[in-house]
Amino acid sequence: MSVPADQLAILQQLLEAPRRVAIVSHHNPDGDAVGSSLGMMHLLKAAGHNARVVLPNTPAGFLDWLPGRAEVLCLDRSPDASLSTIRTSDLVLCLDFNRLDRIGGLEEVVRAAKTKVLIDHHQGPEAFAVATFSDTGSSSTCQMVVDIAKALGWEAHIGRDAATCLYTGMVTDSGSFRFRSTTPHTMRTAADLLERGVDLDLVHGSISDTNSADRLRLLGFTLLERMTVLPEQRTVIIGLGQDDLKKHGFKQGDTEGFVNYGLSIKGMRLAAFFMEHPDLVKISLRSKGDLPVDRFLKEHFDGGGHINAAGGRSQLSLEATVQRFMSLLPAFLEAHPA
Ligand SMILES: [Mn+2]
Repeated sequence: MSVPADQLAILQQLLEAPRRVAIVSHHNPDGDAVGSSLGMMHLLKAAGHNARVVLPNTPAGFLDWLPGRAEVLCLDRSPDASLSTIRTSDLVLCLDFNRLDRIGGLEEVVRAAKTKVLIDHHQGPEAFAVATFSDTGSSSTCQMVVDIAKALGWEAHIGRDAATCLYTGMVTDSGSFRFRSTTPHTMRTAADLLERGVDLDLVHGSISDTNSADRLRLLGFTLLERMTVLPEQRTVIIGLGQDDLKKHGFKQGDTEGFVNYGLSIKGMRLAAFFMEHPDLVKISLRSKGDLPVDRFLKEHFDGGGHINAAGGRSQLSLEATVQRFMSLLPAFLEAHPA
């Protein structure tokens, strides 16, 4: 991406002298959220600043090995330290989310912070920051952080730890460099990070080989008993209820990636995953080609995201939510022929 010069000038001025920087990211932080936050922390420290990552809740365990992870403050574990770190910071860097209602219990304190900078690749960024870096064409926020670091003249600050965190977020957010957001620039950026000493075995082993036996059994059950294939509509639907989850010792994160199995069936262009929570049903959609699942979910299920990957929610029962989805499906598919 070309980093906008006017926004860069603002950020440069903010970081002119050593600052106390709080770095925040979204609720249920994923690889890109944690990777970009920790990558930025390493960069800021190398540039002489005091930087701390504060997250709305504890990230999934498959990210625990990231360099600097032990220093992260999580609101659910350390509420006082989390809030006071943000309150006493000179600058709050907001990474990998587009609206302040995405950061859970941190919303109020971040909203009240005077100086905020946003770096994100989701559509429709809320105007809350003194400088906004928004690149919806970027495969990840990590990729943007590398671009911005280089524009700031911080090339030499991108050491092995920063590179490892940023590379990890690039891998997870791009589906290991296969989503359509992956560009030659993505690959060049990743190659540059690799040259800084990233241990590929460690990264890929840590993020891929992390199944528990319970999770694998839940996956087997899901594919066998809860997956419906609609060949004519080239759509796959998976629905999991609370009972299913309880029976398989469900832990947070266990269903991560389940939706992608639907799209891996030859010929499918849409995969839908419905998961019953105690108070709502969450919906994940994945698509291929020009089928804009973000717009569909925005219109019908209070959601959003990217063209090929988006999430939404419903207050109806699991069955009623799936039925409503099925009734909306034909018009959606007809409006976007393959
Ligand atoms: Mn991201």
